Amino acid sequence: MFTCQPVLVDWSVSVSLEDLSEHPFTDGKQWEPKPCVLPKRYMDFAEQIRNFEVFEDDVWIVTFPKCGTTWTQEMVWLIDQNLDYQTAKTINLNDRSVFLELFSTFDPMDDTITSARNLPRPRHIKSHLPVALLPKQLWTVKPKIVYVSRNPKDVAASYLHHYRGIAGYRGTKEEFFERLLADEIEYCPQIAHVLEFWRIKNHPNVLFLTYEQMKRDLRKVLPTVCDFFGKKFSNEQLDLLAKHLSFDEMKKNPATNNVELVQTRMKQEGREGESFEFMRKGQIGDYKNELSSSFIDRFDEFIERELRGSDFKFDC
Ligand code: PPS
Repeated sequence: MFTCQPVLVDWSVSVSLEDLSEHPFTDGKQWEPKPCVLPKRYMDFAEQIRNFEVFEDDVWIVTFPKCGTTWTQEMVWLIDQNLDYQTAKTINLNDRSVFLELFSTFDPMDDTITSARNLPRPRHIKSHLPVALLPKQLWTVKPKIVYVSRNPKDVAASYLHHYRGIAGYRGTKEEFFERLLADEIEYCPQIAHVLEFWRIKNHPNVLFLTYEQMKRDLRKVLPTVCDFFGKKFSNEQLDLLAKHLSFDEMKKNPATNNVELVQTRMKQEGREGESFEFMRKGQIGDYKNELSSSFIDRFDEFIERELRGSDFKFDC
């Protein structure tokens, strides 16, 4: 059974200064990204991922976990594929938009690195990795990158349920939140992840979105995403797309609701019959139902501390 025991990946041994000089945010200055928390197994694939070949027409969807990745994957796939609902309904989103490093963090699993490599072009690839661990060619080839952030308190609530339902975490919710505040959960540090992409938000190949902006008015966000992809659709088409992407529609759509993935995972671990819905609540502010007032205060302090010196603000 999985316990909440993180393993630090000391990536600094595998990233040389020469590599870092290719990054856009070095700006000629020293760049010292923090180590990222990942399972030990990841180390066997780290170099393969960093050397993954990138194509100019790729579309990369990058987020910290539980920030609306799946939602964004479906949105950008449909926009990039000229609203091909037929294919979107028949081929599972996870096969159209592949989670690059999943294979390196879960075992056993399909080799998602190979699946991503072999996708028909334009390839759609999802990743939760921070900048230093992503393929180096992202910064030279410069494909489209869509980044999504979500306020850390709602991420905390969503990630807790994910850890319980998908990873089989059996610890207390308090221990989980303590670990998140200490940046000791998979893919942490959380806020540094966002700030790296906030720093490059104005690069022409980067689109920076937030879960809250999508949730408050997705229909209003769609033209911006279409512009980014050089696509133009009628108002009626965009109305239909917003409906297709609504929480209720995606929850009942077998190609997007991840029911199959969750069931496979539970079966692999002998946890059949447990209840966990990937499409859980899809709300802003659900943290109020999960975090005690003392944890809310501590998350607020954590956010304030980690954002010090940045003009980025979380919504909510
Ligand atoms: S993962 O596992 O990291 O890839 O998860 P991710 O897809 O990033 O985030 C899952 C949360 O996004 C919610 N979600 C949505 N919200 C609103 N509208 C739509 N269409 C939608 N699709 C997914 C999902 O319910 C998870 O949030 P919580 O708060 O747990 O409900």
